[in-house]
Amino acid sequence: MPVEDIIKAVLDFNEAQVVDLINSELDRGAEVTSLLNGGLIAAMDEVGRRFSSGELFVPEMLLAAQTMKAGLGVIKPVLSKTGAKPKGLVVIGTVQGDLHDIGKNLVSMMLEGAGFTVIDLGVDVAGETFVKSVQDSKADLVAMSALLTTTMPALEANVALFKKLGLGAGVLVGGAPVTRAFADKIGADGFSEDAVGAVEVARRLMAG
Ligand code: B1M
Repeated sequence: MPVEDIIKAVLDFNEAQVVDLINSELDRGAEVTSLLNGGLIAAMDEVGRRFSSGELFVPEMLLAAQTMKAGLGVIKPVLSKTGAKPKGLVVIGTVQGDLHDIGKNLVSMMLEGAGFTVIDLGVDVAGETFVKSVQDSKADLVAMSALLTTTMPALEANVALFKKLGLGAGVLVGGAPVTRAFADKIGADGFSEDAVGAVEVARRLMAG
């Protein structure tokens, strides 16, 4: 099974093989989302499971992340292909203290693919940096990712900061430990479990 080969190649940290497998599957007409969800994302879930059980450590997590990024490099142009006029401007980033960027990058790609213009501030982004970027760019939405339970409070602090300053942009939050209940509790305007859903939420927020 091709997706299982992709999972194995990510777990072997074999970037060249991941790139070759994805390219040949795309050439054969495979659905890009099935390669992404069933291959690359499934592989990272397995990496997380092995990390939790002590079978692998941070250096291996980094190697797996680099391998996944090589695969995403092939997928990005396919996901981002769009002729549509801009649907809105989104400032996106991973919150302060958090260095995980793969999910955030996926959300960014899917938004671009859906016709949004995206300003990506990267990882470890302070609340004030989000504020300045939204103010300078007059962004419609601000999208924040948090992957650690220890960085979830930064989402809450940022939402409170945006409200205090009357920022005006719609706020979308997500990341593995973030739940709808948490998003509601901190007063975010939108939440999604995954990158595909994030696009739907962004569209809804743009529609008012
Ligand atoms: Co880290 N890490 N990590 N890590 N890491 C996790 C998150 C962890 C769950 C692993 C585990 O224990 N099983 C765990 C967190 C536990 C917790 O807090 N509950 C963990 C830990 C503990 C750590 C360190 C503390 C380890 C240490 O140093 N002892 C450390 C923290 C560093 C820091 O950030 N300050 C750390 C470091 C790292 C690396 C740097 C080595 C590397 C990241 C490299 C990189 O991103 N460039 C890494 C990795 C790779 C992982 C795992 C294995 C994979 C994350 C990933 O990329 N997943 C991860 C385990 C796991 O998630 N299964 C783990 C694939 C990605 C597509 O999924 O990011 O969840 P995800 O994105 C999803 C959704 O969440 C959603 O859409 C995406 C898919 O559709 N989504 C959004 C994401 N953002 C969204 C925003 C939205 C909407 C949806 O709207 C704005």
